[in-house]
Amino acid sequence: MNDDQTTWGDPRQWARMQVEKILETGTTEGIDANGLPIVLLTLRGAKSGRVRHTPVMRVEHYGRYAVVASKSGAASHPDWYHNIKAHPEIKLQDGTETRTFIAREVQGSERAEWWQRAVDTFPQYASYQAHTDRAIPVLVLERK
Ligand code: F42
Repeated sequence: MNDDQTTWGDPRQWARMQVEKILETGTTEGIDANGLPIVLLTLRGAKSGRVRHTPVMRVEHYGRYAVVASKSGAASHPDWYHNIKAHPEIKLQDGTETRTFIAREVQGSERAEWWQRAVDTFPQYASYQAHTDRAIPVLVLERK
């Protein structure tokens, strides 16, 4: 089997390689998903307390960000969602800038507004939502 196919066909491995590249080069620039920019979250494990790095799409609006716990439309929330809920003070790296944010899950009209921004940024979120019964969580990050 072709090594590249093995590596890039596994989304977990792909995410891990992107994290390594960002930590190595010190920037998220030049790293993308489907040609669209990403940001790097630094989280604390809900159970382990360990430092966890998670890349997500860059959904930004006037200095605030949304993170969308889509996990490609999987049936369950990603582990990182539980980490953020347990420890909402997180770091977000955008380009070379790393800042501290407080994450808050949004509901109702606020969620609808941010969901629209997220889908405008990354249209695949809409098909991920169509493929799962769970409501995909949207969390807004505001500067501490
Ligand atoms: N995922 C998204 O959900 N949304 C996005 O916008 C997104 C964009 C994106 C862009 C680039 C890229 O490379 C990946 C992207 N991903 C996106 C995928 C994302 O980075 C995650 O890989 C994916 O969402 C799955 O997240 P996960 O946290 O479920 O990852 C699992 C597979 C994983 O690696 N888990 C770790 C592990 O060791 O198995 C950590 C487990 C963990 O955090 N454990 C907690 C702890 O305490 O340490 C406990 C968690 C609990 O349940 O309490």
